[in-house]
Amino acid sequence: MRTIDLRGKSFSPAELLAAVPRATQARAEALAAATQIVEDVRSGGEAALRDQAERFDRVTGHAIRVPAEHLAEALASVDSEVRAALETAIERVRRGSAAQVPAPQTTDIGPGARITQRWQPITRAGVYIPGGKAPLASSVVMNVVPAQVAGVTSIALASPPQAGHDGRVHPTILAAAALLEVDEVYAIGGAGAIGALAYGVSELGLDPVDVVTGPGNNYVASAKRAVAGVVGTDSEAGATEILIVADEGADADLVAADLISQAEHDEQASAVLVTDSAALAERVAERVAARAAITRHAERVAAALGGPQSAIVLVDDRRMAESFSNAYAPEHLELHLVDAAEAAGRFTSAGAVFVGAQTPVSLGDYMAGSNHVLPTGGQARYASGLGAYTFLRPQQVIEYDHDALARVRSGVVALADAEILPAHGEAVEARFAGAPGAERAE
Ligand code: HSO
Ligand code: ZN
Repeated sequence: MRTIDLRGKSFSPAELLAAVPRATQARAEALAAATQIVEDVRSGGEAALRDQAERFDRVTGHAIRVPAEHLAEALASVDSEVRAALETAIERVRRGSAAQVPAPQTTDIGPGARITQRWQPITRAGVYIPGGKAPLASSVVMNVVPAQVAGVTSIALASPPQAGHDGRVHPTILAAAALLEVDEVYAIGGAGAIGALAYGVSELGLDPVDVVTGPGNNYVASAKRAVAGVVGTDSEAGATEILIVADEGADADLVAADLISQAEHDEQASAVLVTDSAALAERVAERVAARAAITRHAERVAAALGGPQSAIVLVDDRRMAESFSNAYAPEHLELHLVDAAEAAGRFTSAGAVFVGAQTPVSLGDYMAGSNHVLPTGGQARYASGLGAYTFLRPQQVIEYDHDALARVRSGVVALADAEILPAHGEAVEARFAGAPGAERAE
């Protein structure tokens, strides 16, 4: 990992960002390709999906709608420890997500005038689970549980058919779906799956959904962009990122282990340490080198940590670390600081914040009870991770009685006249005796 020394100078947020640029992906090309794939599915239905499965997944003749027996078989044969872990994760994420469903709230604006803020679940959700580099069974939990907690009653799940598994969806993904009682599962991969969920595929009995969520590669993210406006989507989850802010007293080996844990996902993953301690920076660099050499995905990790998107950044002090982190807006932020709990309030831009040395990101990836589908690429400046709210629509329900309307009658008319929209004012006037048009209303 390279070390960047930013000490002794002051930087604007844009300059801080430029110091550690994220890996760029070929956006325009992926968007063009994904849009075409989505269009093919929209016009060609099942035949287009079969053609894409052959081209991208090297699978033919597979059952696209996963039969109930395949789900049952996967659940019966999943490793018992994995099953128990999935059950624990489901229970914890369920509890963590429940806090994301706000209670309806009624505000009295005046006598006889009230507004209720309610949170209405969408009707049907489509969840995409990738199956490429890693079969992310935990992502089934992270997408389906918040939808269920929000009150979504119809959920369709899509995941690529796997050549190594007779064209079936990966068995652990099927087992997780079965545990969550999701029985509408499709063996469809990539951008085509996003198109199928958004537009539906009548030959398969796949009805269009209202919201599509789930992680995926550049093509999946681009396909979500292509269907935005037709359906709702969650924020884009691109290559994983971890930013660790650590002080002199931090455990260098833990910091190194956590950087590598996320670098393991992808050659394009970003792993960044920000510290005001040159001694810690040196110790972490040593520990990273030692661990990276012997880790299972050593090549991928070396590519991620060796890329310009990863670095050890030396800063003057805590305030500069906060500025860097808030400008960077990482997907995951870990605080290895003596006063981590107290400091957390000042780190305002991150997909999720992991406080203290005993709260690694990989805990959050599986078991913390928080969600692991989080905004990457700096989107944490304005977007949030997946949650029950992703499947909820805030709606206002307005209710006035006659007297309450009377109190604002003249105000509506004045504003309507000022906007040269007199029929707006007349609609209110019509409710009052003696006003023009009132005879029609009474
Ligand atoms: N760290 C990934 C999620 C994940 N990790 C799934 C392991 N499995 C993105 O937040
Ligand atoms: Zn992870």
